Amino acid sequence: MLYLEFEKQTFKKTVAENIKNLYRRTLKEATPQQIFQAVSYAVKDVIIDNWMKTQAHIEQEDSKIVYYLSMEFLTGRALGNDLIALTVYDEVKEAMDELGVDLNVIEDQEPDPALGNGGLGRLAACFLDSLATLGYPAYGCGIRYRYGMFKQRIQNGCQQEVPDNWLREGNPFELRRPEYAKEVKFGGYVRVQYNEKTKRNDFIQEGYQSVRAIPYDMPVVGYNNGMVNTLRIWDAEAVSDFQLDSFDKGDYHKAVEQENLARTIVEVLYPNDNHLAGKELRLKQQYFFISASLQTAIEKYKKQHSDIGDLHKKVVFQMNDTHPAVAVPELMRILIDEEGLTWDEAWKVTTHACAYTNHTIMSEALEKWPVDLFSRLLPRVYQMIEEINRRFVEHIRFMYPGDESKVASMAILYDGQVRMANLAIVGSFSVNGVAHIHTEILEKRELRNFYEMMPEKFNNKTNGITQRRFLMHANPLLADWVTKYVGEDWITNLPVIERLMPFADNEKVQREFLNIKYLNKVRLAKYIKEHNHIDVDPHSIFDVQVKRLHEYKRQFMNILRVMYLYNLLKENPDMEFYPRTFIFGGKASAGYERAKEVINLINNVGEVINNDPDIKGRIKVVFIEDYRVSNAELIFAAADISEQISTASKEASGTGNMKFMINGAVTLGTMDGANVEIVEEAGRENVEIFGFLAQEIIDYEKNGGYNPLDYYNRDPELKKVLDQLINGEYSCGDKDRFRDIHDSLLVQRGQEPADMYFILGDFKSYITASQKMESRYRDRRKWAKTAIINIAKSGKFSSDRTIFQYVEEIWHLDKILL
Ligand code: 9GP
Repeated sequence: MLYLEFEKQTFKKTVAENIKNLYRRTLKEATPQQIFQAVSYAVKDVIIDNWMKTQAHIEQEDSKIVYYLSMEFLTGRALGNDLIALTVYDEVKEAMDELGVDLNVIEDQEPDPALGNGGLGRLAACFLDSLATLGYPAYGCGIRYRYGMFKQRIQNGCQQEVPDNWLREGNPFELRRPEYAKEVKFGGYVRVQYNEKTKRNDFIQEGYQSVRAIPYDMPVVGYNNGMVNTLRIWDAEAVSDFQLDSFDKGDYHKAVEQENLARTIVEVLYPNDNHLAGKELRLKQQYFFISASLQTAIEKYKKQHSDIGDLHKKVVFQMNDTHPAVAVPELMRILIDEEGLTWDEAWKVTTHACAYTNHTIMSEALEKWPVDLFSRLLPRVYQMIEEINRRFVEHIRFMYPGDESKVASMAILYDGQVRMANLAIVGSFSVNGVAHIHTEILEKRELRNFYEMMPEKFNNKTNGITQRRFLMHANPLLADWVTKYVGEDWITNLPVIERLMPFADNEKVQREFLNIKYLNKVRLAKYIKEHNHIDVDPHSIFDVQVKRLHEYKRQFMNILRVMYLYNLLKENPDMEFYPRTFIFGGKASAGYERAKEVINLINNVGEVINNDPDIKGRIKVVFIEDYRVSNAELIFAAADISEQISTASKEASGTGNMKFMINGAVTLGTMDGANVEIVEEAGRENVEIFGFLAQEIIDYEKNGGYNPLDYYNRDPELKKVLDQLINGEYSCGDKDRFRDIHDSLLVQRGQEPADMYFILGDFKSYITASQKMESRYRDRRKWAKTAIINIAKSGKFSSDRTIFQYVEEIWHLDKILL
């Protein structure tokens, strides 16, 4: 075992030394940011020995390694997380107190590395955490975007995007590793030349531009086990410095272009969640990090092995969605062109080394690239795809003679496009969905033909979250309370949290739970006061929906419900009404107009309701600006109700639902994604479910028959709410402000049906479910019991369980015992 020796006095001395050496200042003179840097370097000092030992051990044991290939890693802040993993959080807090410094203030100095959009990127970060904690050798491979997800500012109720220069002050946790730099080539053409020695054709890319990929390594610290894995994110530099004499040589243009390419390629994360931007630069980003990552993996493998044909025995590449799917043809290219394997040998290695996770069925998120763009940008890789496709189509025709519809649906190259999901499926030995219902929809509908042809590849891996960040760090009061009743084991073995069950009925335990929830609500209320200048009552019900803005997630339906309740209260001022605080948070992609209108609507509704003396503060609406990992932690801890209201069949899994559950919030949701499994675990009586089922939605989509106007005409209260969107009630008299989102519910536009996400059809049952939640909440003991049962039954949703299943059923890794 590698146990860290933490010595408080030494740590304090190191912090002071670091401040002196880095800034020529004393602790007293240093700014909080400087202290953060000094503390972080001191923590990195502690981590680094274990990091080196872990890597040496992996080499020595010749362990199989998983490379988790992902365009996004939404790691969130590292300092607090690393201190927890090193089990020195309390000691460091004490040390800082002794130095007169508040650790929370120091933690707040760290920018949130926002190298991801939402669930997909955060899942990747949870997976790395679990891999290190469970002791499995892994690399996360991604991009070191100079600008991460934009910062969201709300001005006059609308979203403004502000660049996120997260590297401005420097990142103390990263290590630049220029010695592992790789060249990545774009464009040009392929020249074929017969090679006398090998008796094969060589395919030589010429006239290309290239960039140098420089890795930056970040430690991923396992919990209390001495294990440190690596998140390797790639930066880009020009291959050679700009050369003045290139002007004379006539390749001045090329030199400038290479400079530009290096500068732009890692400039910014595309802020699209579940939506494809289709930009050439995005494809460049994909190839850039994939080529560099594969080159590294192969180089590392070759240091210890001579037979490249056995690569898949030591290496597995997990593709996080289709974004890294170019790994399939790139691996083929390297194995054939650079390692000299035959097509068949290379195909065997590739299809035993690559695995693919699908994270969505939203058609607008399915990646497709025009053939001309792809072949111009990656000429040799494209040739690989052509050959993969040719052989695969031949195979389809052999399996299904005469059935060209199979070719139409499964071919990789079709209609002038490269279909990345098809490429990923064909090139992988495993294809998984991220919740039971999602995998079932993939098998029965979206990918039915593939499933029929190759059922052995398909499997489900229900997502999970790390309890170490989302309970232990986010909610220390509740974490200690859990430990008091079930012991510490839950930190690395979440299912033991079920030991809480016998206490669910115990009045004292319930009171403690409610008190902790109250204190967390006070903490969030303070944050809201500071950031939104709104007073919210911690005794009110905190009803929360935080996630990316998307029509299918239906924040729109939620705010329509708030408008409905407000009308009700205005008309019946003396009615029984439990005070409620509706909390929203989330970013909309910069170009997603409808989502931005919904943000505007939420803020405007808040402005009207929060300032209406008639309702005596019984409803408050808050939109938390710049929702991100760090403020998410405060929000989950304080929530009473977890809004998980996507149109059934559309949310592949969701992971916010799990973060709420473990913090004792009760789900109000549809039978979608992992909600279905939350219902299975917690019991139907401990959640509130409403709305159409996935099958009903799928049937409507297939056969028609859904008419939103029926609901509009039938329900005067609903009609009133919709009319208020266009009578200026929430837009200072501007009747057009919300006309587009209003019309989206009632008017068909071209191919797009009215109310695509079935908001009006689900509205009434949503209202009923939401009223039921209110009456449940009134019975405080019963509510506490329900919440405690939810916590007790959250064991399945640890990413440790998910990773264990990936390891056992897909990756086949051996645990490292340090
Ligand atoms: O929309 C899904 C979300 O439901 C899931 O929890 C997450 C992680 O698996 O992935 C999201 N998908 C994407 O962001 C794009 O495929």
